[in-house]
Amino acid sequence: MLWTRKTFLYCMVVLCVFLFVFLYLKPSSPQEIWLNRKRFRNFHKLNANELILCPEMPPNLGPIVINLEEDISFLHTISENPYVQFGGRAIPQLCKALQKIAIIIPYRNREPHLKTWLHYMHPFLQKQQGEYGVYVVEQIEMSTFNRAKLMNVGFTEASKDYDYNCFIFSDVDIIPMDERNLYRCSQNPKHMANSLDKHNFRLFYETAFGGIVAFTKEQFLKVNGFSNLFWGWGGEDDELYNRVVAAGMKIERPNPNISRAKAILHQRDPGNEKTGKSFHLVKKAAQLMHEDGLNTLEYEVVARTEHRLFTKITVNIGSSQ
Ligand code: UD2
Ligand code: MN
Repeated sequence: MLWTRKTFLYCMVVLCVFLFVFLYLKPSSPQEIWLNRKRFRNFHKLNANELILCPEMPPNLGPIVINLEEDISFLHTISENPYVQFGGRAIPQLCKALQKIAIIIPYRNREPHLKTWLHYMHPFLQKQQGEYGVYVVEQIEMSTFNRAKLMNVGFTEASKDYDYNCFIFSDVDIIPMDERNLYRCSQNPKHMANSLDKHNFRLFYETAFGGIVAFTKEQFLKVNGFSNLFWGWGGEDDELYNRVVAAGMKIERPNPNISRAKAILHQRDPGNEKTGKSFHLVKKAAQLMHEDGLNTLEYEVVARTEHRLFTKITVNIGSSQ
């Protein structure tokens, strides 16, 4: 009897050791480590401020392969990004992010491009240990497209949501090819689309400032945002460049070997025709900067949707008349 009890106890101890080693100490995947970190933080009621700062250059970043032929569904991207929360928001779990980044995308009727952008960008931004939210600012049908005004709406609406301190204004059709191209703000406004495949990875022209630009909140306020007056294709990016210069700031660009990016080729969209009115506005930027921009912005939010991969703000921005 005694012997059997001893054996039983012995077996139990061995079983417990076995379970401890194989269940508790088993190696974890990076995702499990993230999840455990979150549980640990919740359990100990630690807030994010008590974590150490993320490194300037996060580990294991490098070139990525982009296949623009693939048709990727929203569901597929959702399933691959379990740590992205409703509204397209994510935070690094292992450290405190260096910046709070809002990504603003002007949008109308480009769903295939948006799917591609989200598929590549969510893993990219999480690997860069960004704390970020993705805002898709959709102009309602009817009027001529106004990319710049949508950017201003994105900045204003995102700022109401959270204390973002860095704003990255990005076209929906540009996908970076290297994770070392950090989606972050710098000392000066940063032009990030300086090495596109469609321009043979060269700066298109000396003062180019289209595609993707990054501004801290202060930098964007200093130039009073974009002008709201650019209806139709073109000019708004050059006017913003002139505002930055007129406000006494320099323009930064990343190393073109690292900021290589793919631009999805497409036809000009209906409702975004070039008007030819923008040229004289571009030249007046230094004056326009004070008279028109964030300080004169008027719009009406028609709908706001917290999609799993982004926050969509559908907006009526009026028309050129
Ligand atoms: C160039 C610039 C772009 C902008 C534009 C003139 C680069 C790399 N790109 O791009 O930043 O200055 O010229 O306005 O320098 N969009 C929609 N639906 C539409 C129309 C536009 O979603 O119907 C959005 C979308 O995010 C698109 C962006 O606006 O990527 C720019 O429009 P585009 O792609 O037609 O302009 P593109 O490629 O000539
Ligand atoms: Mn484009």
